[in-house]
Amino acid sequence: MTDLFKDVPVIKYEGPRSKNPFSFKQYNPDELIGGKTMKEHLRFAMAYWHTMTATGTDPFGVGTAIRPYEYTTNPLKLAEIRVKAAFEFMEKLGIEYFCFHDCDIAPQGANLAEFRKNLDKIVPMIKEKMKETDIKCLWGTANVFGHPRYVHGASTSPNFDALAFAGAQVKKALEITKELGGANYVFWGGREGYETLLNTNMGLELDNMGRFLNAAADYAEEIEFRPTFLIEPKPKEPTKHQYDFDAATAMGFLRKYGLDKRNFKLNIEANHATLAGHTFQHELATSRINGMLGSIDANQGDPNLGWDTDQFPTDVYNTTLCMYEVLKNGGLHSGGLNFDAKVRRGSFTPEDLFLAHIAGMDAFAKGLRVAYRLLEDRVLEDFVDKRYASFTTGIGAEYVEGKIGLAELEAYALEKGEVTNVSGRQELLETIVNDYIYEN
Ligand code: XLS
Ligand code: NI
Ligand code: NI
Repeated sequence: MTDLFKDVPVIKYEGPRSKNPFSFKQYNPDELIGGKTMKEHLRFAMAYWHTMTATGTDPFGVGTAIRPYEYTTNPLKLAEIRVKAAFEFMEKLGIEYFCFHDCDIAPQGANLAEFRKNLDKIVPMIKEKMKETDIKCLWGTANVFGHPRYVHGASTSPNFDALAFAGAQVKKALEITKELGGANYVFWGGREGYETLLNTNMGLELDNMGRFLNAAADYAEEIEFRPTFLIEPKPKEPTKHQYDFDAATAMGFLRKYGLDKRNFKLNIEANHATLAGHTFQHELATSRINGMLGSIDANQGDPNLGWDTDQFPTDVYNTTLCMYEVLKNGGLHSGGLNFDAKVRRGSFTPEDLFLAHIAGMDAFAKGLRVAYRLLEDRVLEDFVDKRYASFTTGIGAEYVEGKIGLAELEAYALEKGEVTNVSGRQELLETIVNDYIYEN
């Protein structure tokens, strides 16, 4: 292992009573929970963009991040150093996966051709490190939203040339992700949306996006790359109306363009859910009940701020309800928990990168423990089953079987006289969840 983060040791599990900030209190990677190790349940991934390339800029100021190993301003050299730093970082934390955009790992250069050359230099280095460390690629993607050419969109741009460039980038990103053995390939429609209908042909833009994603699936087939494709819903940001607003909207889109039959699923991000006015659990459950939960971008927002703050997830209530959905989904299969999260601008030391990941990993480990116990004891499950018991016998069961129409409903209601309801007991259930969090 390199020694670029010299002041940080390999992080180990020391248990809940440890006062060592460079240790896990909850995440014990090889501990079995329900016959599976914690690391198999959680499948943590590092986001290359936030952890390796972000500098801490915001609209009001320049970067603040101190990365002592970044001693050169030559972009390609910098990319090489970052490969070493990334793998040392993941090894020290025991993170077994990473996610990347094409432009995170290699500089874009002066044009597309240079970008490809740079990628061809860096990808073999990453591959070598993967072999050396057994760290795997959870997903790859192309950044088709940052460059000025995508100002009006990528696959939904009114300018065909922009769409063509996006196609070239996605083609290469698919090849790279295949080369690195990526289990999934992500599409986050950064600029796929619009600001005003006064200048927008929404129908054509959506059709073009559908065509584009089908072309990507065609090309993957052609090169015998079979990842799970993941659409990452997000509302509002950066465009006012994002086409992949939330899970339900994205699923409607996938079905319309036949992509649900081409192994497209969803990558649900916590902060995107809350921006859409949903809870994280709502988005996970919506995906799960439709068989579309593919992977997770693990972070959290700030209820007092109205944008995608991408903070490290520390809220145990939310990590618990997230893991509850993941367990009910039978796990994440080819997906994982990717820390699409950034340290605050004021947390500018390399140590902060570790402390932030430890915080997130421990919060999810705790969530897993609590969620597993909740499900094992069936406290919520039994309550919910009982709440819907009227659909398991008699005319309710016949309704579920599709045997009952409005005439039968009418006859039944007239005979019944009135409806007797029972309490939903929300406060009691919230207390039960709290009790499980305190106890486990
Ligand atoms: C931005 C998105 C992005 C995707 C990958 O809000 O979360 O980081 O995860 O393009
Ligand atoms: Ni994300
Ligand atoms: Ni985000």
